[in-house]
Amino acid sequence: MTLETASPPDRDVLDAFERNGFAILREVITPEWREQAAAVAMRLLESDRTAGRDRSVDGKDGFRGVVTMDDTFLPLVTNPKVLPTLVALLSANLHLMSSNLIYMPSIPPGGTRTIRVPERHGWHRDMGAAARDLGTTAVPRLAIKAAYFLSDPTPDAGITMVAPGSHTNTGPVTVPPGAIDPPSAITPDLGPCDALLFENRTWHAGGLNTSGRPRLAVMMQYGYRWLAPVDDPAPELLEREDLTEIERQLLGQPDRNPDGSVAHESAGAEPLRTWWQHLNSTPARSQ
Ligand SMILES: O=C(O)CCC(=O)C(=O)O
Repeated sequence: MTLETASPPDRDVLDAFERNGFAILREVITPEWREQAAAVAMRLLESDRTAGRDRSVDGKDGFRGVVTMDDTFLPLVTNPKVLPTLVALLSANLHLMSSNLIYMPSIPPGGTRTIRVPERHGWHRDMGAAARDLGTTAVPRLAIKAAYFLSDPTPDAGITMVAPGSHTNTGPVTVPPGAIDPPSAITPDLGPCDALLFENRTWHAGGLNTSGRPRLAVMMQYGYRWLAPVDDPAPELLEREDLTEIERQLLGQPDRNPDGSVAHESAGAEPLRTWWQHLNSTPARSQ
């Protein structure tokens, strides 16, 4: 499927997202692409590359900005089975804020760990700086992550957990003393080719990986074009001639006319806006 033949978003998925702060999109990547992406991800992780590297405790590893590191990841930027839902939930005035590869090693049950323990349970909302600057109750939906899992999402694989409905609760999620998850926490029932969508206000945490295999995920975060990207800028990507206008928009093309002069605010969202108008009779939010 290409962007030209994409289908309008599924109303039930949109309703589920509004209600729960997360939703699952089924069969949005192919097994072949997933296998190839997993191999590329492992090559990157086994390299000594430091640019964009994001290592943390307990053997967690990864990279920010993977779409600039290997073309294998580029098709995710405009995934036609995901983009319609993102535009419906946010608007056409979107860009990619981050493409984050996350490697989470398996920890044997009872093995020593320093995260996902009661003192450091890991549950959080994204974009915490927005809440610090504006106050929690003032923060709206600003961005959505589409999480793809390149390793098998078995129940013990440490898939991202979410607290349903927590996007509209203004208080913090409460984890009972001695526990590592809030009582409402769930592990989404994902298939290998599915994507988990969740927004910045949805409380979530990486699950516990006790599967005996590393967990590999790619989190593609999309937000409004007036929000700063999280990943390093990649101007060389925008210089390529093989990208579509929609890819350029999502990869950070600013509001400019073809001759480089400054265009009106949000002019740079025209590619997605025009595509959306052909796809769907419901206007995107920012017209
Ligand atoms: O690794 C995960 O499953 C969770 C990642 C996460 O918390 C995040 O991207 O904010």
